[in-house]
Amino acid sequence: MTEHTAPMSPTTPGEFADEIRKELKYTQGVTAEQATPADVYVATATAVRKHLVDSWASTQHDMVAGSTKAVGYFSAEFLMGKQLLNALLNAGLSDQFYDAVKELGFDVQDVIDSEYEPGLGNGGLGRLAACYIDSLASKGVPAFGYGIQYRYGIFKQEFDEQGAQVERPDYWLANEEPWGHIDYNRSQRVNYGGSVVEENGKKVWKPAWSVRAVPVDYMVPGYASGRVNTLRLWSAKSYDEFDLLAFNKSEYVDAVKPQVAAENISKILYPEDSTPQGKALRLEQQYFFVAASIQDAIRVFYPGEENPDLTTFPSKICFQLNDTHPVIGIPELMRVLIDEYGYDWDTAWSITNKSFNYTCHTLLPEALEVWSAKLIGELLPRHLEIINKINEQFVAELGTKTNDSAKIDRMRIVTDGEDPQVHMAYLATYGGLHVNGVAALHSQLLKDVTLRDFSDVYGDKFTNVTNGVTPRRFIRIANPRLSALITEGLGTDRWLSDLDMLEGLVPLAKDDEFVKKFAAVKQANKVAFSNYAKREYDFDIDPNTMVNSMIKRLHEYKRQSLKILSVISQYADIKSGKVSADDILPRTVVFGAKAAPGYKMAKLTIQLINNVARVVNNDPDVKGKLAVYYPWNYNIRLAQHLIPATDLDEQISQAGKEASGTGNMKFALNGAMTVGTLDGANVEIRERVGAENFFLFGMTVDEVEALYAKGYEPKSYYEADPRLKQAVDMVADGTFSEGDKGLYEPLVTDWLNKDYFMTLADFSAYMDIQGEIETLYREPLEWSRKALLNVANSGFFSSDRAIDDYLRDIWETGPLGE
Ligand code: 9GP
Repeated sequence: MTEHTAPMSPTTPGEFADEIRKELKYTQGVTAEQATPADVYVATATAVRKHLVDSWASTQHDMVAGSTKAVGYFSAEFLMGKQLLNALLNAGLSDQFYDAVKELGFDVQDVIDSEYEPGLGNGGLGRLAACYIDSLASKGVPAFGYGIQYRYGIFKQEFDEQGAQVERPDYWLANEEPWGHIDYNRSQRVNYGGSVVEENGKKVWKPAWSVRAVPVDYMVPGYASGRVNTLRLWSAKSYDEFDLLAFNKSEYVDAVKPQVAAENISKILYPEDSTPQGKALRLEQQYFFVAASIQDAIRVFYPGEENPDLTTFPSKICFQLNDTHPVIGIPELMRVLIDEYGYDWDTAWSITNKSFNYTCHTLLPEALEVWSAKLIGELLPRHLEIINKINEQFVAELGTKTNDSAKIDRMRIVTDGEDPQVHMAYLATYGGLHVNGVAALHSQLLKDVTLRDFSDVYGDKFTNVTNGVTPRRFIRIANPRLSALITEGLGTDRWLSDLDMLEGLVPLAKDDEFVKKFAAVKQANKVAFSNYAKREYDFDIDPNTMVNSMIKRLHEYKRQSLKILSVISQYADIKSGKVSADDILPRTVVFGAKAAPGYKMAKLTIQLINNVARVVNNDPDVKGKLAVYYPWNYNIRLAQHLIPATDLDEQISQAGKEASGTGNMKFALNGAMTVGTLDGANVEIRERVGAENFFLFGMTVDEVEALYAKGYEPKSYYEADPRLKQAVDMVADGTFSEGDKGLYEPLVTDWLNKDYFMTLADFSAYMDIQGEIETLYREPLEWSRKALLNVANSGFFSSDRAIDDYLRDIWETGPLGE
């Protein structure tokens, strides 16, 4: 490490080594000689936190004392990734760390590897939240991330002998976790159940039980901003720790029941919700973190005030609802204002309405949460009353705007009928100031399809903020070689906080020497990834092949099945000698994905991919020509290794289904070429990097819709393309299941008879574009030139730009002190 990418701390490597020694001694209780790499990791984390603590304190002080509105980012997921390198970078201590650890006699990689990656999120949504709080801090905007400190995050994925996914609990807190600060003194009470009574003409909620929400605070250091914000994750504890009476009667299980019930609330990310108990637990979780956070925000911004003037609340903080999970915050703020602070309905509504905004991250109707009113009534009876009243007010307001009664009926927040349902996306749209989608196409489809009635009536609320990713983690930390080359090309490292500067690389794409250096960086990253994959998974990846990656959650709409069918087809072609040895472009296909535990088709697809990998990789006829790898337990660490090494990435969802995608941005910024459909943010990536630098294929949204309307018959595509027929037949005939024709039957039946996401319809186009891809790849200089142009033109996809958009169009605030 030679280059300095953040303002260097004046601390020398020797001084930093002393600080680590001190933490080893006073915190860990070991000498440097006795220490393990894990001790050094904890000691380093503790030392770096101390470097950040003054900025943390001054940021909080300035936020409360000043007049800059803060942002409260409410999210059920924060997929932070490992913290150490990010904290060191932002504290300006990266170089000192490398030297200090060496001085202490440790291997830097061992120390870095000692950190356990927290998996407090599922995928893109949670990682986006993490990128956004990084950018908020880097821009100096006062902000809180508010969420849940799950004891178990997303499961740890393993594969069994048959290649099937096995889920194991991921107890990420099993070892010392040095980043979170548990603050028992700032806990909040969160109530549930009971009933609502009238006392002196006032509604009074008499809850049946309560949980203690204890904040665990994580510093969120900004890059080169001198600001440190807070990620506050709530952990559930019981007020009635333990029933001694029951215990002494030997009723050991009963004795801890209240404790278990309370702690279940923050036990696990997205508990299985196919049972009524599972549904209730999810709603309990959602209410738990938003209720605690709202109380917390009032405590923070009106310290010690008995009767705060909460009409000023919207000027102190605004809450961003990340998808529908935190939407129960809207009736909660109403309840707090009316029941606890005595405001009348209209004033409370005016405050609430100005305090919330909503980001929708999906186009799949099933991902927009709908709660049964009965369940809400059981858990949160006062909130159900408030929601019903909001609904009445809404329906009345609609009556003044349209006389289309069918439309009004469709828009009801609470449906009519025997078993009323509450539409959380509708509540969020009506209850807040702005609604945004996460890519231009997505925002348009929200207006035209998903929330069409709402956009007709409340058009002004709708806006777009195209997602972005943090260049600190996803270029600087993940890809130090490329970072150094960019800095060399631009003559400065200021691009790390102003990613538009990457455009300065455009002229260098004409400079063959620079392009060759760029190609050398990619090759070195491929070698590094191959070593990593050997070490971690015992894979033998040939770095001289094209590395072709598809990493994302496993979902039918993302169409991993399209990719695996194409691999099968290539395999068949090589086997049959249809393509001559000279015409084969050696390729390594890498998948990374977890499937939701209850999602059968996705899990079967995983099994198929693993078995295709087993057959292909063990077949001497294809050795050196085609290989398939599926590293288990895809996480941010793996992404940070694989993305910089990838030549070609896959963004092949059915058009109109992927809201945005953020992997596509990370790949483009790391110099991979993309093969993709016109979906989500692909559309904007292609516009920016140039159509000639993007491998486009497949149906458009309109074509998809037209085909649905006409009547889609997947079998006709199977019959028409022999490549497809052969691939599907090989799945059906047991080639990848040791002769068992039944194993993949559900997949095959679905492909041939339903294929809702039209994998078969796009197959031919997908296969045809492979020719173009391979022709270009055979010209390494031209390929690298285009890949470099992807980097140079993707600065727009920085999360700093996305945050600027939110600040300007939605939050109407900015950096502290401005
Ligand atoms: O599926 C979207 C993905 O396209 C997007 O990039 C990400 C961040 O905006 O959100 C995902 N949505 C969800 O995870 C659930 O709505």
